[in-house]
Amino acid sequence: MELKFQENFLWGAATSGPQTEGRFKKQHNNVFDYDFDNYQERFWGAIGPDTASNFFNDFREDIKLMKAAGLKSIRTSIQWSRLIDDLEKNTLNEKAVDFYNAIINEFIAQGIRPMINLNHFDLPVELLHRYGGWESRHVVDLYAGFAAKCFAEFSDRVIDWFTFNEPMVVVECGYLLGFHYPDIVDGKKAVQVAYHLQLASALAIEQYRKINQNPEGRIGIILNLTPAYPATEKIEDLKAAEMADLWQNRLFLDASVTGEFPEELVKILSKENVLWSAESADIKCIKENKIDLLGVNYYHPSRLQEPEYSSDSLAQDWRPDKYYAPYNKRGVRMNADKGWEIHPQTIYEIAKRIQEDYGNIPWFISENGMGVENEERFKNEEGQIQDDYRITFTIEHLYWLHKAIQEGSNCFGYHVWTPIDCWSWRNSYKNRYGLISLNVHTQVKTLKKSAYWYKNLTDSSLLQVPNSILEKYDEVLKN
Ligand code: BGP
Repeated sequence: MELKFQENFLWGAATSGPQTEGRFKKQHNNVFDYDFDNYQERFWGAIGPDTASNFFNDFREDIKLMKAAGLKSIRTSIQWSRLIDDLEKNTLNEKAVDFYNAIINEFIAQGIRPMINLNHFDLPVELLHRYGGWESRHVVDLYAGFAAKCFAEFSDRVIDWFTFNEPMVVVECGYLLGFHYPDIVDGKKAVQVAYHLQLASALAIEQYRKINQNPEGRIGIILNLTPAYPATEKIEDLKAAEMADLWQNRLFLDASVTGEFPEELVKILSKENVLWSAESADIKCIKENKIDLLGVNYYHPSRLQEPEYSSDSLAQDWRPDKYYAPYNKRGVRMNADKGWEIHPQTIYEIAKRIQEDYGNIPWFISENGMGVENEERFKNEEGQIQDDYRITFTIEHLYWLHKAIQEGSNCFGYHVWTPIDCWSWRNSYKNRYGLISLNVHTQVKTLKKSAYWYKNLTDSSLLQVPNSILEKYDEVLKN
């Protein structure tokens, strides 16, 4: 079967500054640079962000490859730790301005629309050590100042802007789970950080409305949405899923789209004495500075059941997951390398929810992809990676997205994660997601089979869905 996507559908891919550029000529260390300099052993293969995929030096060749892989748009990010010289006075580094101008211009010259994000977890580490990072109100203000500089320098050409990528990852990985530096485990601090990230997003939007130079310009946020499925219909499991949804999805989603935090969540946080501290003008600022468009990173749903312990037993040590326990459902499809469930039809549910509960705001899939370890094993004799699993994965997700669009979802695009295999936080190069493979030793970059497939798709906007996939989903639709 052949499915047609709308003519102007925005096909592309997503990446970020810290994961591609390398640390060449950078003014400041971000939290990951610092983490790597001090704790190399935390990083897969002890490989840090020093070179990444060398985009700082290779960007012209890389953009050619991206064009060959069919990209019509790209999302990447500007690094605060590169663009700004004096973090307090907010002075520009002219070499960094030249670099970001050069890449934006090159993307446009090659017919690839640049969509620019302002924070992809990469806080300058000095602001963490000096002020406590996102726990600090001052850092929120400094961020809004940095955002203003970006709009002033680049919004004449950049149409689509994003304030943050996955703010919940900053909260959970940095302040609850010990996955990212500063590795703090403190529920109350996590709540304050979440609040400050939302406020920072609103303040950046406020700056944007004053400074933007592009009549078509728009600004949004990128959220990782993980729809929460309860283990059973038991009230305890339903409640667990509801709390996970409030915390993981609705906190930033409601505040960004409607301008208000979910009332139920605010009630729970107040009752637990962990509600954020705020200033009186904040509510108005968040209410008045809503997003124009939403990016959704979708990789997997979350499966929840009631926690084993009673919610009062941990009253001294508040954590959101005292209300819910994630579990691995038996018999589901897994990406074993990454440990994530593969559940394409959840994309349809996300689309429906945005349509029904969030005013059908314009949105796109800003990340979706499949990370595979040791991908070299799939090389053929000509040295090309035969990543049919990635092609199938993408077809299945697009099948469900197309169905939602047919039913009126206001989805305008789809971005794979990621164009060229990139460095990825503490996982470094463990999971390869690219349409283009990277040899980390030689920096040679080669199109995978999926890149040729993607180019055919993005040139025609026609998705060929094999019968094997159709038959499988006919069954799902019947039930
Ligand atoms: C998303 C991030 C990306 C990227 C991706 C894959 O959450 O926005 O930056 O890291 O996940 O993650 P990983 O490489 O750790 O498998």
